[in-house]
Amino acid sequence: MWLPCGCTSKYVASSFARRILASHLHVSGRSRCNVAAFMPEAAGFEGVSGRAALRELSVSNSESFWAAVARHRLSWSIPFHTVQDCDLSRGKIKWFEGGKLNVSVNCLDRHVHTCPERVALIWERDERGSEMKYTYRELLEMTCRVGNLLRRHGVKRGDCVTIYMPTCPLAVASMLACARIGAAHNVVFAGFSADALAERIRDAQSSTVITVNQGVRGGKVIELKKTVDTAVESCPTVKQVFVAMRTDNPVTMTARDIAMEEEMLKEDVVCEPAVMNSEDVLFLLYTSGSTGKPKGLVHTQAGYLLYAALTHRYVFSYHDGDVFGCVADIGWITGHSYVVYGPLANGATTVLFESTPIYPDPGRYWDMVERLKINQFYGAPTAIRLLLKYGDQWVNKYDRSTLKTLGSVGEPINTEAWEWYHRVVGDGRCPVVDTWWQTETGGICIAPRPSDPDAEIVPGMAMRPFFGIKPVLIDTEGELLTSNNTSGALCMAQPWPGMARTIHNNHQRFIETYFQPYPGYFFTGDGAYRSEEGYYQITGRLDDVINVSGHRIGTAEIEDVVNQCPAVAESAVIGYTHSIKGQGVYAFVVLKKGIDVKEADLSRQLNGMVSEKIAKYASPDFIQFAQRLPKTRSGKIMRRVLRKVVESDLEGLGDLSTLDDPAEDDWSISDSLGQN
Ligand code: 6R9
Repeated sequence: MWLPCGCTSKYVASSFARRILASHLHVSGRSRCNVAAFMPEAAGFEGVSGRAALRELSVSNSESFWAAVARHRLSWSIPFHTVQDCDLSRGKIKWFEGGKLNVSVNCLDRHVHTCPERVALIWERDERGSEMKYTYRELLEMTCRVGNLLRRHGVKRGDCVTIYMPTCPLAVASMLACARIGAAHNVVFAGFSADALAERIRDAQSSTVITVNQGVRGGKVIELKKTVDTAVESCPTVKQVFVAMRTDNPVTMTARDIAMEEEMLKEDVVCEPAVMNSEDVLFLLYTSGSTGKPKGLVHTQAGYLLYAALTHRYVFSYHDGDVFGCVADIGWITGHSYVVYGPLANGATTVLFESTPIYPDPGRYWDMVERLKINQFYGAPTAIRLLLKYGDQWVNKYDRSTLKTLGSVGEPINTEAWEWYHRVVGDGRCPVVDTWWQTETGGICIAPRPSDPDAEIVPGMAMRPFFGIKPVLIDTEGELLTSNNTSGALCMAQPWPGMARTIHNNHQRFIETYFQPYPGYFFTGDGAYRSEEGYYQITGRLDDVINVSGHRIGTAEIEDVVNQCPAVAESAVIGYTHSIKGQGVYAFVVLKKGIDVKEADLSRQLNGMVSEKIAKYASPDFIQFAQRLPKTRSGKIMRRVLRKVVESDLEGLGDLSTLDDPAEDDWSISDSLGQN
């Protein structure tokens, strides 16, 4: 694995980078009105008093708001001429057109210019106590070497590079290197199976894959290169695979494989950044929908980066010099926005967490908080619920006095977990921000902060929309619900810069999924309740997507795999409430006539198939064999009935906590943490 050598200072800003830096330095330093102290970006809005008023303005005068923020927070080589050109009824979203910039320059060069020796990454490796630090200068050099390497091997602007790596510095450098040379990246979570990886490589039409020889997680070695070998067999587009070394164990290299570190050494540490248009593609990220194959959501350059940076700064009250600890895997959107892009755009020190919350023991997170002096900790409810069960002593052993804000993401956080997080982890003194957002939204949309520092926070509620976000609730008739104390489908009435632009190769599906259900609005797929006070609480998905340990998975995707078993006639998968994972997977299976197999054997086989074709976390917790499935007259499976059956029978399901034996779990609970 690429190590910081601490000795090369050959970095010289390229001419393009220098121009960008000049434009950045030019715009800073104006401050006149009373919100300016809180948000210097808003200094131009005179007479706006307080954060609530600023929020109002960000919605009522969203163009001026986003223009001011974009000029201030990003470094442009050419300024934009049009703030936005959006039409939600047609799924058309464009921000900052005319503007040119480079995302890697924004995340690296400008910080190298002002504080080259500031630590950019702390890699909290799986092996406890072996963390490694990389300065902004070192990360820029590493990124430039990867950028040059990719260019030398023919990767061009507009190509898409698939990254199948654990959370590590070289993965971050690879993402930024793509951004530097104008290629899009497609990070595939390293817990996905070969089939799932292959599907994503094919859909993205990648000719280049970057991976590691082996991953290490929770003390176990994971054969990632072997998975890539299997995957690319069915991917004719793949011409080359770069293989980095996470462990010392050699792996079989084929003609298309390239030893990454060895080749990087031959490259220069200066790499001319591509001058990108605001709306050029930055990355694809696949996520599950209620039907069909996973969709490759497309995020573009300027709007995404701006939104990730702004939410990172204000939702978590991040300040210069803070150490930001988001334990998400880079394979998910949380890793993209709050491990990589948001923190690095803000010049933060960001933690790359490679391990699991219970390795080598349930004190891992808090030991890390003490050792790395983490100021903001951002994780998933499923991990909190798991750790809560191990008891307070694992938390109290460690000094957590550096913590200022605690964040939660990925799924609803129940009151018990929220209170434990707040009282035990945060010693009752750190605000807990329950952040609601999605792969589609690019960044946090609803969260208790920013707001006045002493404004109330209600446990288990995401509460307040972020700047520029206008949530609405709509009933089943399509009517806008204007009063409070009401529930409905959560939609957004206004576009914002961080939202996804399309589904790769399928704009029609993008429109049908997000913009047709409620014309004129972006439909999130979630339901929400708005309290008497106007605060939002997410009530869960309204479609057939379930959320297992914070991982989205379409029930149809699991059914597809189960139905491939020759013994199976049909199946129906539903989610049920699970005490640790949030939701578990429950599969009803109808066998073909005349099949005579032992149910236990078949269950094992089906579980194996789902793990192999999708990922371990998608594997059913329960498989129930049935004579038939309840259906409507038109032949639709009545999932509502099945859910009722499962819920009323939950008592009879036995002790659910036994499912969570951490020793059994590798890619389900552990990745959850993972997810966020
Ligand atoms: C960031 C992320 C998105 C779905 C989303 C919702 C659920 C996320 C939540 C939450 C309740 C929260 N979700 N955060 N539900 N409270 N704070 O998780 O993206 O993987 O795309 O999942 O997760 O159902 O629609 P993604």
